[in-house]
Amino acid sequence: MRPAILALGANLGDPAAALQGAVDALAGSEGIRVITASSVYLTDPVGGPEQGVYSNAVVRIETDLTPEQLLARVQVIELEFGRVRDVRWGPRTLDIDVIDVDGQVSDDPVLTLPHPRAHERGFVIVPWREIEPDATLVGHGRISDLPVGRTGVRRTNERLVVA
Ligand code: A4P
Ligand code: MG
Repeated sequence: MRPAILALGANLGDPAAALQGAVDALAGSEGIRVITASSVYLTDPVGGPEQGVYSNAVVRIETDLTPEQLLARVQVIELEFGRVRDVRWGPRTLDIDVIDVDGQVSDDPVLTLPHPRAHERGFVIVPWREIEPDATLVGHGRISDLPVGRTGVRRTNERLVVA
């Protein structure tokens, strides 16, 4: 099993339900074990058009899938939650980004590892620090040392349930 970090985001429909549904769908996927999930965070949108506040969370999994199979699986889960891809960085019912797979590095645009923008994004790094303060992001060092602040990233009392 390889360890991997996934980032979940949603800002349309019922974001909290989509994030919990994503955790449940991951847990129900063959070859994926969900280890830990962060609290849900309310985060100011970064980039894209004017859009509403996001709910974001980070999940630690272990998987037998290859990184490509994992991406394909999370894209199916996105579709199950009604994701329509139109505007890049635009609003979405569910986005699942593959942040890291066992420290692998790839510059393939279909699956870039680690996720090329993760290290600079509070909505990824702050929830990840909550569940794994000692983690490192390949190429960027310890996540606790990254110059990413909590501005625009608010922790809620809601924690995703790992069944
Ligand atoms: N792709 C390449 N590498 C990866 C990877 N490591 N994980 C490719 C996932 N996908 C990867 O993604 C576009 C293409 O990236 C995919 O076809 C895949 O093959 P997408 O999910 O279709 O489109 P997107 O999400 O609009 O684009 P992108 O570039 O993934 O956007 P980001 O970087 O995910 O940003 N603000 C807040 N507060 N919270 C958010 O969650 N999210 C975004 C989206 C913008 N602003 C946000 C948030
Ligand atoms: Mg994405």
